[in-house]
Amino acid sequence: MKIVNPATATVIAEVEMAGVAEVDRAVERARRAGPAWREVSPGDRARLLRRFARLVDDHADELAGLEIANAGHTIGNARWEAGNVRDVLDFYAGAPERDHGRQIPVPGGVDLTFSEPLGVVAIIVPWNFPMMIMTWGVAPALAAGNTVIVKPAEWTPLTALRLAELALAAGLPEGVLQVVPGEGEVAGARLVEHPDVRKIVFTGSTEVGRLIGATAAAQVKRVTLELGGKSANIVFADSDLEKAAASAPMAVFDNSGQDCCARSRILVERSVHDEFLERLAGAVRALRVGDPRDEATQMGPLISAEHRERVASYVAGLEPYATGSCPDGPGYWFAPTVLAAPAGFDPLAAGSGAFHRAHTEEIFGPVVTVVPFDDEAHAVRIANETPYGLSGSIWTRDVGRALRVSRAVEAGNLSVNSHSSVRYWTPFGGFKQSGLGRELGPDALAAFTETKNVFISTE
Ligand code: TXE
Repeated sequence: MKIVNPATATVIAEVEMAGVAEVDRAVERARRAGPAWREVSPGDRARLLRRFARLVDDHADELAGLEIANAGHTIGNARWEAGNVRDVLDFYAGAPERDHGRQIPVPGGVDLTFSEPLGVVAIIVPWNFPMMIMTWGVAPALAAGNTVIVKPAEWTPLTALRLAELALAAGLPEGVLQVVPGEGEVAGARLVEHPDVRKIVFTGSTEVGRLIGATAAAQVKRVTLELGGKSANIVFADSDLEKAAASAPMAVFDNSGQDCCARSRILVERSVHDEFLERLAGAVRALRVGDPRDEATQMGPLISAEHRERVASYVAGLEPYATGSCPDGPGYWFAPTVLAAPAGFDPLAAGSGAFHRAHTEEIFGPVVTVVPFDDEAHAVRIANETPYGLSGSIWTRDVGRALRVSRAVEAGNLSVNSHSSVRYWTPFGGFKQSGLGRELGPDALAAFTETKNVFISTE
């Protein structure tokens, strides 16, 4: 398959897509590598993962360059992502030596609880954050003693292939980490249905996630699902409005809005709605959109022409309140766009108009809707009026309100007076149709182990 640079629409590589036979061979290799890998002592496993992290650090510029060329990420983001890959490997490298199991007192003997690896784990990765999302699965899965097969998204396999080479160079044994580029419906589907794959970690659309969940359920296969989002950014009148408005654009337009945590619905308390909208429009017009290799660029292109068409369909027929700039010419550019609610729009009523569609569906592009609310209870109801529940922000100076609203919003990752979603020390994942299970933090390790209890009679 031809791999395209989305900023220039030029072919940068050609990558062979694996068929069912190649996937089956990879699963067999992973299965065979399993017993020796789980016997590697905790200290040695930790050292290998740390060496892998050091190699990522040594090749950070190269990895960032690949992500810029293949996924259109800005240089600032790509560097941060390479650093995150290193940090996540380092973080989980500490895990094997700290897994002490448990000894629970019981009558008549000694009782031991172990965490056992699952076996072969498959990680199906999307195109929006290729190397980072891959590593969020790979690092804890390897630390827990599993062998891993990664299937990158069709369009963005380059950093995954390079990371697999670096893992080998770090000394990870053959077959412990493999990358199999392939189409979702062929290679991805085969991994999901293969009886020797014990766990699927999938990040992608809710539609495919539902399909994967159903197939996995038939085999009682373990799954972690990170799916779509339509997160709310709730701005109260008592907040630092200047700060809230200045940071709102990058909370949705970062990575061109191709982020499951994008705060793509801004809810603003009615008394400050107009002022906020004006400030937001100013910040959006000032955004620097263009060549992702330029240090000053804040937003790059969309991933493909097809995706740009999909994003454009959400704005068709609507008069944006404000738009930013974007380059002409080759590349899949789309200007950051602010849509204000038409007079009389009721976010709690069922609707079918163009604005309603933009306000309720995941666009996965640089489009944000702004809607006024009347009070705290109203804001929470609007925020929860969605099948998704991944992330969100709350802007207020009232600590009690910040906590009340944080507890009331049905989402896995909330931030107060901030738009940060991902801190690798803490759990990440969604409520409702945004997913199942958690990645990152200590929780991810449990997702890659089976608990085994052994009782030894002393009588
Ligand atoms: O995702 P897919 P797409 C959302 C976002 C986006 C939309 C479509 O709204 O516009 O999904 O994106 C593999 N069995 N998100 O079409 O198809 C596929 O090869 C097994 C949100 O790219 O879900 C790729 O590796 N695997 C999101 C991965 O699944 C299958 C990130 C994701 O592809 C498969 C991406 C199958 N039947 C898109 N079909 C997020 N949560 O961040 C596809 N795949």
